[in-house]
Amino acid sequence: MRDSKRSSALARAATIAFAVVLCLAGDSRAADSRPNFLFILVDDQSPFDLRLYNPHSILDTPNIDRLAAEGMTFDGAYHMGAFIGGVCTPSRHMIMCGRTVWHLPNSPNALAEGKCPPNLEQQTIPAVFRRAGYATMRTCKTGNSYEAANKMFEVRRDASKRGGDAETGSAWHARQVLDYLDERASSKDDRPFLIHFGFSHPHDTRMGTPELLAKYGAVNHADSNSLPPANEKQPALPIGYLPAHPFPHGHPGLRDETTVSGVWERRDERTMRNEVGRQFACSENIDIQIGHVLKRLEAMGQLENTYVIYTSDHGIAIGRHGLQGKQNLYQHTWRVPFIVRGPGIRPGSRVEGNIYLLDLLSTLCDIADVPRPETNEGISFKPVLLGQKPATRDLLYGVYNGGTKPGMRCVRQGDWKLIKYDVLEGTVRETQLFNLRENPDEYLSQHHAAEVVAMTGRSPSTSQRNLADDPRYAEKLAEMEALLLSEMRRLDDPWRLWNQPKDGLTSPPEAAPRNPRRNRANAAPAAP
Ligand SMILES: [Ca+2]
Repeated sequence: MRDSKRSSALARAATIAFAVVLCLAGDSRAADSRPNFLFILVDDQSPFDLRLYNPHSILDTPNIDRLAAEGMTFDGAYHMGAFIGGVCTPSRHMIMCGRTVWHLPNSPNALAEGKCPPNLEQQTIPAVFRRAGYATMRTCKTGNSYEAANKMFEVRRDASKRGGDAETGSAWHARQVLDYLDERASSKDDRPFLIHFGFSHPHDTRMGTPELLAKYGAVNHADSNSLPPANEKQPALPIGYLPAHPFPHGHPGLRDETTVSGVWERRDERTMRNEVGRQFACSENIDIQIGHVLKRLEAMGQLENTYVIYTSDHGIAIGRHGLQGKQNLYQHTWRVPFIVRGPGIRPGSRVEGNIYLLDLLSTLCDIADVPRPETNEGISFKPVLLGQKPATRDLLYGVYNGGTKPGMRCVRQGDWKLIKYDVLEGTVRETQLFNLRENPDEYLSQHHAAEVVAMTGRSPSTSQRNLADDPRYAEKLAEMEALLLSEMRRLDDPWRLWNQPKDGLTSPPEAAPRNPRRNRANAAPAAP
């Protein structure tokens, strides 16, 4: 009897367990209707290259324009910054893990001081979505990224492809995605997917395809002893162009500013217009490749249930403000293009948004109803995507201090932006205050010089300049300085600038050596 009772209890338990399994399986089948994600990440692109953000641009990107026409464009998307010359690396860490710039596994002292938990790769986009039952696939460049997170993708087809033909350039990355979609179809894999569709371009060296180089009047110039030929098809000098930055940016010997083939230290019109032409040739090729993937998704009937996100790891100067690289905090470089097309997003909508790239993890989780990892510090902008509010953030902070310390910092609130430079052992201490509504291109007094106006054909208005020394804005300046300090404290910035309290901080070990001359001589080229 007792045995019979026990076996009947066991049978009941087995039935319940079976029911639970069925129920879970049912849940899993139901979960297959969750949306897909196609995350497109390009390497080094200023939003102002795109006509979407700059009507004067001659860059043709019909597929990116289509995403915008059918989706939402963000005017206020930013990366939080970098503490090394290879800005890509911290930016891609932030994208993957949703943590702020001083709380990353590779931030100075962060792991040692407990500002970043160990094994964080288990809480990154690929790991979180794989656990949640998503098929995860990645193609992208290798290096200057978050290797531990990259390994979390179920399928990974990475290679750096910066050449000018189908095998060595952007077409290769598209082919990995197209092949993967075909393999999914033939194996009847009906899990929702999250595809990280990364490109190695338009990052230098900007080897365009012959047809696209010809379209933009550019050549793959490699002879440092000559100038590239002038060509009227080339893009005009970029808005904000200067022949030189007005003061040292604080990172002597920085690779991106001195040794990029085709540019080197030159900022003359022929060199810069050719280089922008090369950038556009690479960017249009990316657009063509995106078109192939969108078309395939459409043919497979998958596009309507897919969120397509287009962005870059950071912007880049290429002649703007007399700079060439991505190691600055002007809008052309601190900001990124950001476009999302997907279910529930009003076609052709445009918002300020005020988002960081590090908000992506939180947003994807929110959309897919996947729990956010506790390590996440980002804010979901799903309410912005669904038109429920125009912005998620009011205050934005940025840093570049991959060169001499403490480096550059910026803060933005509303129309106002403050940039500070404390570099080269205190020999460069500069403050810039901009009203971005009146001066969106951050014109300086140097942009008013007759020879610059003659070159660019752009004559800034009297008020379009750095307002930091204008007594009418002294109160605003003090307010922005206070905001910067409070953000530096809130975000655990390990440095302070010359006019800030030291807060008892000990500089991390990679602080610049005391002898600036020695520092200049020994400055290692930054990684790309
Ligand atoms: Ca990059």
